[in-house]
Amino acid sequence: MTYQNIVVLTGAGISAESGLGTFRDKDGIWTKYPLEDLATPEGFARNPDFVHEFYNARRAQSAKAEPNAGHIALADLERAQSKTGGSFLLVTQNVDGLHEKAGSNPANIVHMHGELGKSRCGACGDVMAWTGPLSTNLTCQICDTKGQMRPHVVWFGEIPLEMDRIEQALAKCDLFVSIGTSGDVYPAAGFVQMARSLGAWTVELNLEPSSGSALFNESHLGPASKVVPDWVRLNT
Ligand code: BV8
Repeated sequence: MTYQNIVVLTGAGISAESGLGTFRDKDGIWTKYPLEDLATPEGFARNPDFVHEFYNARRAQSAKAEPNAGHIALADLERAQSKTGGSFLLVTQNVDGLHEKAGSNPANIVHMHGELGKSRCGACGDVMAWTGPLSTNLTCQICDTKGQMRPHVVWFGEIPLEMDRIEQALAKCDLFVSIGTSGDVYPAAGFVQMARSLGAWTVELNLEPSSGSALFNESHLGPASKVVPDWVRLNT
């Protein structure tokens, strides 16, 4: 079976076997750290050093992490799709750079919740590549404002990135695949409904059923490093 326009959504589950934590599993990040203090603009305003420490540790950890067979299979799927002349868009909620490390084309990746590997100035909005720690002692290299540098990450209450591009791709896709996400965070959790209502075949590849499982035409449960390559082999 070939598809003309494919949209893939990934979440923390695809990076779990690369050693990066998920959020809502039994020992997930939000079970250990207070979401309100770490993933909201209000939390950052209250205690920026605490938030910088949290994201600096995750930036260092994800820089050392390696992609697994799940990430690599998606890069294979993208290459197979480009041979048929079809379109491919990889929308990730993940802020790690593992899809790029696996060989996915950055031009076809949307980091809708931002990227640990970039900084943003809270004063002028400038975004730049950033591999080291961030802190309140830094001055923006563009507008010279001190103390306003933040992770280029979308927090709760903030608008995810490139939503127009995502919605345009969902409107024309004939295949939507959701991988490693609990389906608890919007607007990402609503993408399956949008794709399905516009006629796409919808597939879920996840360790366990997500909150939106009933909305998928097809579901394969298991670890991403197994179910993703298996599914890609069967469908390319
Ligand atoms: C917005 C920062 C407005 C980056 C994150 C009620 C209804 C609708 C919306 C809302 C509502 N109440 C509040 C909202 C808005 C809110 C929201 O959805 N809240 C939830 C909690 C109800 N959303 C927002 O605020 C968003 N902004 O709505 O703006 C707007 C929107 C559109 C247009 C205009 C205006 C902003 C949300 C972004 C928040 N940022 N993090 C970071 O620190 O990483 S959230 C965080 O959750 C991460 O980004 C993460 O990617 C995301 C989703 O989590 P998952 O990736 O799914 O991870 P999770 O642990 O939950 O699940 C892991 C899954 O993997 C599990 O299913 C597990 O079974 C599976 N798994 C585990 N191991 C494996 C595996 N699968 C395969 N293999 C394995 N080995």
